[in-house]
Amino acid sequence: MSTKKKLANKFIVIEGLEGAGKTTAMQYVGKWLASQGIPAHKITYTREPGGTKLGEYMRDIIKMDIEDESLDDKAELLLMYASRVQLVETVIKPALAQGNIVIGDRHNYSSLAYQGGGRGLDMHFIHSLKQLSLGDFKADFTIYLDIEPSLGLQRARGRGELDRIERLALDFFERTREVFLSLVKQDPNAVSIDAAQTPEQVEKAMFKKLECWVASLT
Ligand code: T5A
Repeated sequence: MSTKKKLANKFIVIEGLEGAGKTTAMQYVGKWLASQGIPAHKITYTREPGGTKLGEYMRDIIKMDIEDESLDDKAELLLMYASRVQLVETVIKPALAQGNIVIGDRHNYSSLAYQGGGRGLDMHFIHSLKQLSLGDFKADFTIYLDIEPSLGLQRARGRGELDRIERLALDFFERTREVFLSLVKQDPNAVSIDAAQTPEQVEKAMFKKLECWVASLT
């Protein structure tokens, strides 16, 4: 089967902590797909939370600081899923149905890592919520960009003011990272890349991982 055919209808997700370089890496995947002959109009880029008009409102709420009221951890989780379901049902599934390749900036692993690991919410509850809201829908390939939280936050700080989640203590991100690493370890369709490398090295490593993955597809 041709590479183009193998890649049709595939959902590729980039995961990682703040400042890991996910937004930058999305462009690398796009560049690699172009090198495989995939035209730009067959690639759909998404981000979570957000990616739809309604989802972007939810993203604003998630990132917002409200005086004298903090967002409950479970409410935060439900907002992540509300945004995700809206995105999957109205953008991702229709794009995949048209044979597009979807590249996602974050997906389900972020909820398990941040809300499960970082916030300490019950993992079974999160798995059940995922199953109830999205069934078996999942990424075909996940690229996790691994970075020391302190370095990631330093990069994020260089980009501007930190938001509500980014201002959390370092141990929150240590717990989040641990869950990301264990999820990747258990998933044969996920790989980890050292995101502390230079952008050129990250790009090269991503191209290699994408080539290995596509070679494994039948
Ligand atoms: N969240 C999200 C949850 O808690 N649960 C969930 O289920 C979901 C979906 C989303 C927030 O919501 C949380 C996680 C987040 O806190 P976001 O904006 O999507 O927020 O995510 P952030 O991680 O905050 O996005 P960032 O923009 O901070 O990180 P990126 O996209 O990983 O990094 P990027 O590419 O913007 O790069 C950051 C800076 O580093 C530089 C870039 O030029 C940029 O200045 N950089 C590098 N510098 C040196 N070497 C490299 N290799 C570099 N790569 C990038």
